[in-house]
Amino acid sequence: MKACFMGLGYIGLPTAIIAAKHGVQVTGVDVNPDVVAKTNAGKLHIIEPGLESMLQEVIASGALKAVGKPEICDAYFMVVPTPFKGDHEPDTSYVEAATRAVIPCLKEGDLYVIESTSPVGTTEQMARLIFSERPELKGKIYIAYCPERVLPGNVIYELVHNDRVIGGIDEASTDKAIAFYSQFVQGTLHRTNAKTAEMCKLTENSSRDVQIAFANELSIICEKAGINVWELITLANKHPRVNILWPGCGVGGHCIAVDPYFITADFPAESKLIASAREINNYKSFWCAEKVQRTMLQFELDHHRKPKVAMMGLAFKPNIDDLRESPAKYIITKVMQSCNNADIMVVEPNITSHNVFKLTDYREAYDRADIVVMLVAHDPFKTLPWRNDKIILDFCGIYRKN
Ligand code: SAJ
Repeated sequence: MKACFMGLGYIGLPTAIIAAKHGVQVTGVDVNPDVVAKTNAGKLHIIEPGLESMLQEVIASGALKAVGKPEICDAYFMVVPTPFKGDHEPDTSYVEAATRAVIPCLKEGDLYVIESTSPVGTTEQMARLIFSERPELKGKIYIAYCPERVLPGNVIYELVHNDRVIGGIDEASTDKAIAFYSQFVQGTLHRTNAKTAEMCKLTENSSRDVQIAFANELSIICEKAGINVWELITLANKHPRVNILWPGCGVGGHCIAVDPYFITADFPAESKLIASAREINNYKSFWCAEKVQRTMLQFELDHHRKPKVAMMGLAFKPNIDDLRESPAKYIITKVMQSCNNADIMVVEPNITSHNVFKLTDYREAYDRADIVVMLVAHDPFKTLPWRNDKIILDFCGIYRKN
């Protein structure tokens, strides 16, 4: 079996490697020549623990090779980004370009799968595109949608062990895609149709966004009411059927903060709760920045000098070095822009340097600061004791009691 992965990014590359390790002959295609060269040299261009040695193994054995253009294979996987254009309108042009690139390679009996997060209806739209260019293949190739749901940092395990949802444009396509994924997936492969599979991916991440928005809204209410939101949620979660997530300084990353817009763009009148959740989570970051600014102003009024401020965390979530769509980064930037003379120390223990922010060691920043702003619940921050001589704004629950 020969498979072609279009896109060697955060999902395409690990999936190509795992498939190659399980006996599939894999051609990995990327438009970026640096990615192709690095991959063939056995060097990872993404950060994922444990994956580089696996890459070297499959390159050495010849099971995986990277190239710039697709080649004749038996199965084709679209694993390219779906960014936005304009005001949060999903842009499927990369999926379309990847599809157009494989159309000349397709032959009877082949499998074509989209893994990229996509608006509902994309798979059927790509099927129409394929058959308009190659009408003789109608009913003779298999077309399906199969989203990934892996957690960055735990990709090797989750690619194999997570359940997956697989939706073909017809039953035969679903069967064919299930047969492919069962070569390396040990989780259950759940069958459905293409549209449901597309919506399932968007639903999973929107569900999490809505739940976090609920926690973030509670945190703003609790601040006004003088209630500790961490204690409140812990107590509410003692109810056997309540499981509230935790507030933070907003929602970041490339999935939860992005995918809900794929629903709101296509169903604006119907997706009121999903759209509000996005607004609330974005507003939470703005609210945190305002609170830091107000606290700094009050300090200056009380002490007749500017405060030293420690901004604790830049990453989009705890214990990672990924700054994509990071609410902490947004808050720090906004605060810095509003008070250019202030002494603001930026802390991110998971990276060694940053091209915009000068980084300070977390212990040093904490010791020196008058105001400590806890933005990301990184483990090292939890070792810092609460000190009454400092103003501590704990947006991420470092000091919450369990
Ligand atoms: N967050 C909170 N409160 C919480 C949980 C998270 O504020 O209680 C924040 C985080 O700090 C972060 C954001 O939400 O800023 C997103 O973090 P996350 O851990 O929910 O999600 P990601 O983006 O790292 O990965 C998610 C995963 N989805 C879920 O956990 C439901 C992963 O399984 C998906 O495969 C991935 O998105 C994806 O690619 O869609």
